[in-house]
Amino acid sequence: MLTPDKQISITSDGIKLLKKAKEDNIETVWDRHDAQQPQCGFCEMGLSCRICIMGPCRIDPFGEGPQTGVCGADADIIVARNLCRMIAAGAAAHSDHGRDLVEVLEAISEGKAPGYKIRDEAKLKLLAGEYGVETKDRDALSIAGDLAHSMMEDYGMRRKKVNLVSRAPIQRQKVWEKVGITPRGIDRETSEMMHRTHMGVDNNWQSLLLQGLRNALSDGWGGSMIATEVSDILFGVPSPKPTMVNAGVLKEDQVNIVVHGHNPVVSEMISLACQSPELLEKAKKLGANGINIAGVCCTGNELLMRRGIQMAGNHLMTELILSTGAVDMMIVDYQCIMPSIGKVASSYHTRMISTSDKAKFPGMEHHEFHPDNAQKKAMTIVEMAIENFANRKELFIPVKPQEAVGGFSVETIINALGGTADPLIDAIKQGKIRGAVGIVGCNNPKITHDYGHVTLTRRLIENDILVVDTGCVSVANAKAGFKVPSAIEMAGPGLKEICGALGIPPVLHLGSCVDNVRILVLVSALANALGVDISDLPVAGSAPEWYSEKAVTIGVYCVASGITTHLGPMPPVTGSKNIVELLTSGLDDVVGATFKVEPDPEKAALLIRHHIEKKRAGLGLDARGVE
Ligand code: BF8
Ligand code: SF4
Repeated sequence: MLTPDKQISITSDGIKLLKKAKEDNIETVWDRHDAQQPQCGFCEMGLSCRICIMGPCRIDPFGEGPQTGVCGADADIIVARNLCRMIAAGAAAHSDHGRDLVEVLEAISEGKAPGYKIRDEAKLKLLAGEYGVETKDRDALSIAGDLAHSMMEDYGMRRKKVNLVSRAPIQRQKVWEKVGITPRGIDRETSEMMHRTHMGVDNNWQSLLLQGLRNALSDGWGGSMIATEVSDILFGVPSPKPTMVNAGVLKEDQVNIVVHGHNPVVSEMISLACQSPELLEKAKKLGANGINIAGVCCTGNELLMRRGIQMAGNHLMTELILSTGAVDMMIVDYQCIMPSIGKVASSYHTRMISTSDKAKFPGMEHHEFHPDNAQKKAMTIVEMAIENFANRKELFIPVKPQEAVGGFSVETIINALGGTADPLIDAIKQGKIRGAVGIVGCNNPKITHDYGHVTLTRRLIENDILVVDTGCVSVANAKAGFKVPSAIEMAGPGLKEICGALGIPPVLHLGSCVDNVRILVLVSALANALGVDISDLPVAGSAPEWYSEKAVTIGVYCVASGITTHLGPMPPVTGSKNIVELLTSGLDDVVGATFKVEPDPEKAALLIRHHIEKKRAGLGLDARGVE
């Protein structure tokens, strides 16, 4: 749903770079999206199935053609299976990312990861306590080894429930037990989801979807939570830091290295290499005034959160940023990396480097990073980037960078509040802050780039709703200027007063997509302080421009955790009335939250505000009319 004038992006760097890319004959995601029109209507409704080769099959939505696949599966079963496989894929992606971090933690404890270390011992000990690992009179490395092994058990089948589920309010845990969706093992739930959706296994759409909820919870309270917590242990708990965002963060006179992907394991080493005196000296010799590291997508967000490193853009900027001609090297790990970018880079001097044994791409040089070689490899790769500086041709850096503040972990939010969540709760009780919304997720070429994020955010803060954001939204909102303290001028009077007193912006950057678990931890703290369940809170989630399977899983674990969640694009479920009804209203009786689908962010803001006021009334707080 592009805006009425079919604008491709609301951002000035996006618009200018798209023009430049066109002049350079670069094919972009928007061209390929156009070339795919019309997209398959059966697939859009979730009504096509290619799970086995008696098919592929499709159900006629008009009731005139076949109403079952060759095996006899009807629309409900086919739609449920397709959705559940999206959940499984998203959970697998996040949780495998978490697994890689646990392996680094183990390698550190064994002395096999030179350059990596335990940066936050307090967090290590906190997690060790939660996992029942002895900490008294033990050194950090041996605690780390035991914690890594205990976390590995969370991935398997030796536990009755994933360990960090116990962080949820007790009322919520009881809901999961009653419904039978407490996640048992992280890999177990994904594997069982794939099993159940094989031809001839679970053919009840309700029980398929319940397993979908359990699978998503195994990500939110399992794999993603482990990813975030271990990243904090290894690289530090984020704290607020000033930074800059948009394509203007690339520097004409410095070597520009852009990191892309999701896992900070490689990019943290690259960031350290960029500070090496030896490499800085080499850059100087070759005519560069320094080495500038910038991020795109969630790897960038991970570095921004902990090091204040600048963000060049979000998902739909990843091709365009190369058209600046100023990127000397792009280094990728995995997830959300369009396979097109190697080809885009071939029109410029940019060297493209892939680093993960599980993610190779056309048009990229593969330099595989592992915990034992990462430190050395990072030095080699950064040196290659420096040497490429001389090969630059014409540069086009279209805008000046925008200031922003990032790095709000739950720990720092609570610190900013003076050590407890009470001031935030008081502000909510007094109605100065009506509630809070987590806006998360991607860009999607079906929607004007960043229009959904920025419009929704603006409307919510204007109406005294605190916004926290992650992933690609966080870059959109930073570019829009919502993340400087003076942005309180765009907020309603109550939110302005509270944020002004605390010296924080009205929109807080909570990190990458796995960092959505910080939202789970934050709402759990609020619910516990009020003695209620998460589903009673005046909070909501939203993914206005989502595209990925990971976003589906995030949406599902938010709803299963009691957070009503808005989606911009409709998921591929409209082929089953039963499933649409369950997701948009029936789940209220099961987990106390539902999905709300609304492509127009102006209308979505009203829906969300209405939901928040209803929850306020439920808590006995004053509630406003919404129009
Ligand atoms: O994990 S928000 S486009 S970059 S999937 Fe991807 Fe979506 Fe961006 Fe981060 Ni999340
Ligand atoms: Fe067709 Fe059934 Fe095979 Fe799906 S599982 S492709 S509906 S026969």
